[in-house]
Amino acid sequence: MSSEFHSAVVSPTGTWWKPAHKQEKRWITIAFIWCLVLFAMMPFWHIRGGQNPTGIRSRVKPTDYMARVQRFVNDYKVGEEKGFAVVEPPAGSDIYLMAQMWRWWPILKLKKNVEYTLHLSSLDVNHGFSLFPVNVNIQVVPGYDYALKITPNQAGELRIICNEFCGIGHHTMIGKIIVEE
Ligand SMILES: [Cu+2]
Repeated sequence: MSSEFHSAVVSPTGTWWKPAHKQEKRWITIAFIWCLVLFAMMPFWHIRGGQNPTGIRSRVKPTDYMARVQRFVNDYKVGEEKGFAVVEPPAGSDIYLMAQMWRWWPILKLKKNVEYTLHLSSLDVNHGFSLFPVNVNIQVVPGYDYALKITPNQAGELRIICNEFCGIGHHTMIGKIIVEE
C-alpha cells in the first residue's frame, strides 16, 4: 500500500501523533475536575439552593380532583368575586387549586408567614402555574396531583398566569391569590 494513501481505517505514517503537552494535560485535568464540581452542584443546589420546589406527587383522576376541590371550596368558602369562590383555609391545611380551560379555581385567601400545602392539578390539558409578581413556575398536569409546601412571605394580591399555551382563551386564564398580614 502506498504511503500516500489515507483513509479512516489506515492511519497515516509519520510522526503525526505526539503525546499531550504538559500544559494540555493540565487543562484536561482542570476541565475534568470542573465537570465533577458541576455534577456535584446539581444535587447539592437542589437541596441547599431552595429554588427547586421538592413536590409531593401522586396520581389522581381529574374527576376525583375536581370533587376534592369542590369539597375544599364548600368547607372554607368566605365569599365570591365575579362568580369565583373566595376560599380562606385554616393555617397549615392542604389547599387546592384547579386549572381548567381557562380559569384557576378558586381564589385563595392566605395568611402571611403561614405554611400551607398547595395542591395543583388540571382537569383537561397541561397548564402552567406562574405566580406574579414573584417568580414561581410550576407545570400543572392532568392526572397528577402536584403538591408543595408554601409559605407566603409578602402580603398583597398575587396573579396566577397560565404560561403553557392551552387554547383560544389562554391569555384570559388569570387567577388570584390574596395574602393578608
Ligand atoms: Cu392554561
